[in-house]
Amino acid sequence: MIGKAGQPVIIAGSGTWYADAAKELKEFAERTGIPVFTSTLGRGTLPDTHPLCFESSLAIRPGAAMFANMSADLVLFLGNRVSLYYIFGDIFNKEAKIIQVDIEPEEIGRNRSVDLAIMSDIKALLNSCNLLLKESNRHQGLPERFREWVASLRKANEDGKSIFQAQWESPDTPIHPLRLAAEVNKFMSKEQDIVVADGGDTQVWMGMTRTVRQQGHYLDSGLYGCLGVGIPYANAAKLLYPDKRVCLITGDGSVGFNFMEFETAIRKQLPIVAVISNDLGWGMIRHSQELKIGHAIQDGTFIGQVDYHKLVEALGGKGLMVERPDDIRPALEEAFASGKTTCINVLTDPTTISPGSMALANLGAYKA
Ligand SMILES: Cc1ncc(C[n+]2csc(CCOP(=O)(O)OP(=O)(O)O)c2C)c(N)n1
Repeated sequence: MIGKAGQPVIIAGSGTWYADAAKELKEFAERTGIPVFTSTLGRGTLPDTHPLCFESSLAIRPGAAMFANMSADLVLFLGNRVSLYYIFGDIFNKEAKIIQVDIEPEEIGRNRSVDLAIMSDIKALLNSCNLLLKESNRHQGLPERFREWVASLRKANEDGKSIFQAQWESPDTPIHPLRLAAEVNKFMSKEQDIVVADGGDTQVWMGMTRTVRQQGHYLDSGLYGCLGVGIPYANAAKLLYPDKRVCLITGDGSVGFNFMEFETAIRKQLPIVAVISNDLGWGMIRHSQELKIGHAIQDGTFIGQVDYHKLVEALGGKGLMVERPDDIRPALEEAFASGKTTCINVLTDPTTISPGSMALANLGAYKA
């Protein structure tokens, strides 16, 4: 099937991470020349910086994902659920051939029929494939064959990113949340840095922006979007890797779920840095209501300006408040230099709506 394909993509999901198949994935991609997208816990199994990796498979990620999903003629799923993230399979071309590899048989064919079902551990399968490719000459000519396709993805990637450039660099006040995400991404640019994302729109903005350089180093609330995981995840990451920098970015609504885990961090002397994108409320819900019923229900979606940073100070940590985009980086520097559990309370623009909220609000219309 790969030999017959013209525009194949690999989508490496959580199964690739759980099978510890990063090395095998890299070899397989390089031998075949097939471009790779990653999703959920699969993010980083091939680093975003690898020339064959086109980052997240989520279509709302600025870059090549939307174009690739819609124009691939062969999709090779390595341990993914064909979920909402792919409009339950509808995002792919109807004619596209699908190969789905999963260790869980009930995942295979969920929401979309497949052309080849392989029930396997991802590492075991990729090992077999790599051996086959090594022993036979089957891979010869494959990278060459897909070169033009990869070049078109590179072009789509550049075009897709250029649309959002102005927002990543926005000088506006209140701060554009995409500028905040870009500042966090730029600051956390060491190979070993760990970023955790929590919140509705906040998580979407960060997911659209984060460069994942290593597997297991970008955590969010996953497919079902269970909010409130941010501080516990950050604490756990810091406990496991005391020498690595850990930065959480979270919505102001979500941070309230497990706020007292700041006390755990302080008690355990975990110098995590929590950046709150404070848009004065439950942004994603507010925006969904605006898009669907024309207005937001204040009582359910408005929180107002809370001094979260002062609460963390009261618990014995460090607190900083940021209102201007140019002050984000100095605040991050000060926070990490302090060696203390720190909360940076950043006032962000309550009116910006993430493509995630847009997509959710329009999902029904798309399906119809
Ligand atoms: C545990 C849990 N409760 C409720 C929701 C529904 N939900 C999705 S987005 C959202 C709003 C999140 O607001 P906030 O954390 O402030 O982030 P923002 O959207 O403003 O960036 C809510 C309540 C959820 N996903 N998980």
